Amino acid sequence: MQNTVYIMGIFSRSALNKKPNDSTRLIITTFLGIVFGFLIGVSFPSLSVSKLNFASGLLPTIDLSYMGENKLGISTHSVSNSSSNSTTSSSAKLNDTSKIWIPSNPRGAERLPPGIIVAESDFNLRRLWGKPSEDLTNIPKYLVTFTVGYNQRHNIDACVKKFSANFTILLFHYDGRVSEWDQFEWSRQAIHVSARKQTKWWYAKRFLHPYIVASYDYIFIWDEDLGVEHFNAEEYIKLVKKHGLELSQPGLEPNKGLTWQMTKRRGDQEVHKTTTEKPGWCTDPHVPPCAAFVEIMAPVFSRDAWRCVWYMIQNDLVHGWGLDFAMRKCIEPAHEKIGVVDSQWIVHQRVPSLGNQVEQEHHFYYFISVSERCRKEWTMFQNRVASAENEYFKKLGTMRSNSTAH
Ligand SMILES: *[C@@H]1O[C@H](CO)[C@@H](O)[C@H](O)[C@H]1NC(C)=O
Ligand SMILES: *[C@@H]1O[C@H](CO)[C@@H](O)[C@H](O)[C@H]1NC(C)=O
Ligand SMILES: *[C@@H]1O[C@H](CO)[C@@H](O)[C@H](O)[C@H]1NC(C)=O
Ligand SMILES: *[C@@H]1O[C@H](CO)[C@@H](O)[C@H](O)[C@H]1NC(C)=O
Ligand SMILES: CC(=O)N[C@H]1CO[C@H](CO)[C@@H](O)[C@@H]1O
Repeated sequence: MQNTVYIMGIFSRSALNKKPNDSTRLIITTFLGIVFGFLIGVSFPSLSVSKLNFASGLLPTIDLSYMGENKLGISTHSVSNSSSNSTTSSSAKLNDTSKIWIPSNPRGAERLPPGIIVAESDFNLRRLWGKPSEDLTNIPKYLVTFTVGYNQRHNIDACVKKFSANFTILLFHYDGRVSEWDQFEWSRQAIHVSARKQTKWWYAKRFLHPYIVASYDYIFIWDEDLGVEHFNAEEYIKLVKKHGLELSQPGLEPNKGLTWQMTKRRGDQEVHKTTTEKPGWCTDPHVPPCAAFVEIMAPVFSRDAWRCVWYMIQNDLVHGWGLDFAMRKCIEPAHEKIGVVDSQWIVHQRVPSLGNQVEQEHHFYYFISVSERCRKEWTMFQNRVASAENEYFKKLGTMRSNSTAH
């Protein structure tokens, strides 16, 4: 009997492939439905006649689809099509217990039984043979991404060597040169994403969805021009865990003009979370630029922090200016869980590499207009945050007054 059904599955599929007209298909599927109903009758003679009659319309939809999906590979479509209008009406009368609708499932997946839903993923590479359960010999716990051009390959090679096998390496290529990286042994294990002339935050928004990176405890989203001579990623993670940092960065070696005191490396401690700035810059010692922020060149997010910050990244504001001052909204209390790791530190080499690489034709003009756009985006971002907050509190205000009126 199983053979028969399997052949039916193939037959109806190949019939569909040939695109017969509807009446032919209806005849075929109806015929097959009858044959199958007969076979079921033969195989379950103990079923009472009344039950069979009552369920005759239902059997094809319930039992067959169950067997089809689970054992026999028969297409559910051809089966439900074979059932006539009377079938649908009779199952409607039964209040559709055969259909699944679970509102607590992820949006859009309400029709699936919860047991089959896989909401999260990772970047682990799998092989194409063998047992799936034996695919992975090493499951990395952390993720590091670099946004790179080929010209910076030697620096990136040096960076990658500072990250152990506990890290998945993900490169975002903005210059379209991907296969050339295979000169490095590690490149073949790395994940490569290529899209021309985009910025770090553009890639992060599109390829680091919180559900996709859910298996990583920490996520490094780094620039390509960082000097890592005095940095070790495993040691860094240890310190981040020890001090409970949800958002962090390595201290910056104060060689050239640093923008902020907060991210400047201190020689005398492991980690710092607050700083003093120029007089008048910090009205509140717990908010930026005196605390609760790191810069956007080398941030390290905990899973939870990234889950929130991802939502804050705007699709059109690609330079990410202003993000560093706003990320504290994702972390509570921000001045305790955001910090700079001093004993594992980096040097910002300040190579405007995306500009160099990509727009040599009108470089000067390009550089000016990029800076201009950065500042403009900063303003836009601040305005959006402010107006979204205003809107929320305004709504909250009216709701409060309504409820007090009751
Ligand atoms: C099935 O129902 C639809 C609408 O309810 C109707 O248009 C169609 O003619 C019916 N088909 C049969 C075979 O009864
Ligand atoms: C049918 O479903 C509706 C809504 O899901 C429910 O309110 C109703 O009680 C159900 N009826 C029966 C007979 O189960
Ligand atoms: C990877 O992480 C585990 C657990 O934290 C640690 O024991 C191991 O030393 C790490 N591997 C490397 C290469 O550092
Ligand atoms: C509160 O009152 C305003 C104005 O009367 C009304 O538009 C709004 O829907 C009310 N909100 C709630 C939650 O009742
Ligand atoms: C011939 C026919 O009725 N085909 C239908 C089979 O069922 C699928 C999904 O329910 C429809 O999309 C087809 O039009």
